[in-house]
Amino acid sequence: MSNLVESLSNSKTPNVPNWCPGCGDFGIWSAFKLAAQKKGWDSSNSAIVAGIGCHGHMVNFVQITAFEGLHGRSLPVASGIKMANNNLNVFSFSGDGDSLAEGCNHFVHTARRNHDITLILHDNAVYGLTTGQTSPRSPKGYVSKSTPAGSVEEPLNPLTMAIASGATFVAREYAGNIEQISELLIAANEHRGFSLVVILQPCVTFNHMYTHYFFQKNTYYLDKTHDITNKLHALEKSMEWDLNKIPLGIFYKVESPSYEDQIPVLQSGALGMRNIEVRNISDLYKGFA
Ligand SMILES: Cc1ncc(C[n+]2csc(CCOP(=O)(O)OP(=O)(O)O)c2C)c(N)n1
Ligand code: SF4
Ligand SMILES: [Mg+2]
Repeated sequence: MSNLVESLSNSKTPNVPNWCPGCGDFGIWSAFKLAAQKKGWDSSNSAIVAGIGCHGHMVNFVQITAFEGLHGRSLPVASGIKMANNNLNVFSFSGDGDSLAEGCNHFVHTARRNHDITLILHDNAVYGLTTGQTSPRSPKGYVSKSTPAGSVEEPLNPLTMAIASGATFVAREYAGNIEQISELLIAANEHRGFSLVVILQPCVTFNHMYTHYFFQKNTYYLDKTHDITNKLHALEKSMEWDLNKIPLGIFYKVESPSYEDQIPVLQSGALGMRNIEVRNISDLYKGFA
């Protein structure tokens, strides 16, 4: 716990977080800073990207080179950064709206390609920033200003989708478990390939169903009998969302070449660190005239 206190008191960011008091984003922020301090992540070796949403404010409160892209587009930007400089640790902070609604196609294809990046998915089951509308993670029947009669849609399951799509590290935590999240983020970053870390993140202002109390009461850790290399078991566990029994921990982890590992030109050093050779390509253009 002393590391945690040191990390929180040693915030180097000039900005004060503007999340609502009690928001689960504070836990994710603290855990990330703790992991960054433990592993020495800074702008010399890491980059962070975020989508648009309350989660996206993270880029203002972490002292690491950051890019806040368009809503739903954090993963393509993160993949591009990793391709340009495959020496970097690349983290994408995203929301359930960001990654599972507008950016759902990117979620599937980034997992399929096994890009070597870590996606930290703030799962609050609402569109927080735009004041609490129903999201692809809201449960069926969920009442909000966008579904006043209750949502008629089934929620998406990001863990099942990621495993089925080709992600090679898939895990879940709850935003109150700061030390555990920081260890999980370190493990996810050290894994070579696409790592999804879903964080159950209470939105204390708009989601009065998935509260801190709810997650503290209804979550449990997968134990050693769960074989994280067995895809079928992982899929089965990922689908266990019995409201009194929500598993946390690593669901799936297998070794498989990342996208970047398979691109020959990236094997001889990061593209972004090379001298750029200026070439005259006007003759090439003439071929299309
Ligand atoms: C292209 C585009 N579509 C829609 C929006 C409006 N918008 C901004 S944030 C947001 C949803 C945020 O929800 P989520 O990604 O879950 O993040 P949270 O605020 O819950 O952290 C939406 C729909 C936008 N800014 N840009
Ligand atoms: S609206 Fe919800 S997600 Fe956004 S800062 Fe407030 S509590 Fe957090
Ligand atoms: Mg959300």
